[in-house]
Amino acid sequence: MTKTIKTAADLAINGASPLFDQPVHVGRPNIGDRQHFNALADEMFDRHWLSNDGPLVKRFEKELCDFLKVRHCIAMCNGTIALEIAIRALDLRGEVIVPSYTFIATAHALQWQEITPVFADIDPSTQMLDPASVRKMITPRTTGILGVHLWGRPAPVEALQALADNNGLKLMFDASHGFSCTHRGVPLGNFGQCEVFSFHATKFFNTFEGGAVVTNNDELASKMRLMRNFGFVDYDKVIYPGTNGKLTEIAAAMGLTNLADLDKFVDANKRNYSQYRTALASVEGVKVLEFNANEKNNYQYIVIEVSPAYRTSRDDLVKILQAENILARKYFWPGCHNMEPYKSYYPNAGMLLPNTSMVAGRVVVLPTGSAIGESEIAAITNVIRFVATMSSH
Ligand code: T4K
Repeated sequence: MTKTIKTAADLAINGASPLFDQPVHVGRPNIGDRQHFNALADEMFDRHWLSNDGPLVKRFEKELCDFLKVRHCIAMCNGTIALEIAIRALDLRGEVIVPSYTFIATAHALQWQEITPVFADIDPSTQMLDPASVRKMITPRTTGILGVHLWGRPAPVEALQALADNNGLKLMFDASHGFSCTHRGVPLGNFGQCEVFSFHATKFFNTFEGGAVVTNNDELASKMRLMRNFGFVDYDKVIYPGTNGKLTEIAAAMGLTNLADLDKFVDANKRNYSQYRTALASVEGVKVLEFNANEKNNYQYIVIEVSPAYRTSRDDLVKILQAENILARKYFWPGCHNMEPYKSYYPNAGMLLPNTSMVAGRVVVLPTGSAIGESEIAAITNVIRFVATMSSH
């Protein structure tokens, strides 16, 4: 960092040099102890066992079951395949209700299997599926609800479970953001019929690429294990249609390494969250989304909502930040219903999604994680504060 922003002419968007020489990204991976990782990698090379349900994957699954207090964990090559396998194992078909305000993979995992994602609106105060909107979307073709624990905050699990029970629907969750978070003291992973995690590099807890389905249902777990490995039960025996959803041994080594360092990641994220909250508390028109202090949180996403009171638009703020090499993101703008193929299939879906449109138009996700610290956050929040002052003149 080489400059201080005192006037609009100091902003990179107006031709000055950027605040950061190197980009400060949202999504910088949390990386655990390298010696731990290297030792596991050496073990793996010595063993000459690189994939196909190897010993590191088995150890990883066991540690995840203990950590999440679930009966079964089926590790997968990424969160999207894990969603697809869970959806298929639950025998979902016809229509499944999902939020539009989520990463596109939630909707695609259904559409990929010719199941119609039906988009329900969110509650603007929580950004989660609104059960009242979900209820309105139920038709005779609906077979399930796919809730999302967005930003690691729990979806309204009890209300969604009641809706599912009262309408004979299956309920599952996309818990991609929710690793190491609780709802009423229970780890996410224990709700609905199964829950899916993403362990992508950008997630709080990563295995480079990876994911898992966790469930307390024995039958569902065995079905998903078969599906993950082409349906094989023995060397020459296939009893089910399946795909290749396997996690590699090197990815499991990364998982075991990062699992041992989770507390460090949470500490860094929590420190960043407090600093952001304090620094932005007095900025009119900017609200930092809060985590429930009574629950366990991973604090992985610093989400701000930029309302009209900020005067500079959300999009202009993002342009200003990006010009300074602060790679903030407009997740999950413009909502799945505004992306293809959904935009063409359901051109009027937005009429039923006013809260989704409003929230998607206001959110900015800011850089955090163990790769950034106090001075970077001070600089980022100074820009956001400066732009607020500048625009009110
Ligand atoms: N459901 C939900 C709710 C999800 O959020 C996701 C994934 C899924 C399902 C599917 O799970 P996976 O199949 O991915 O396991 C990124 C991630 O690729 C994606 O995993 C994630 N959600 C989504 C929220 O973010 P993009 O398109 O934003 O990726 P990209 O390449 O722009 O990277 C994001 C930022 O991270 C950049 O600023 C660069 C930085 N980065 C990225 C990588 C990979 C690094 O600094 N280092 C890295 O190694 O989707």
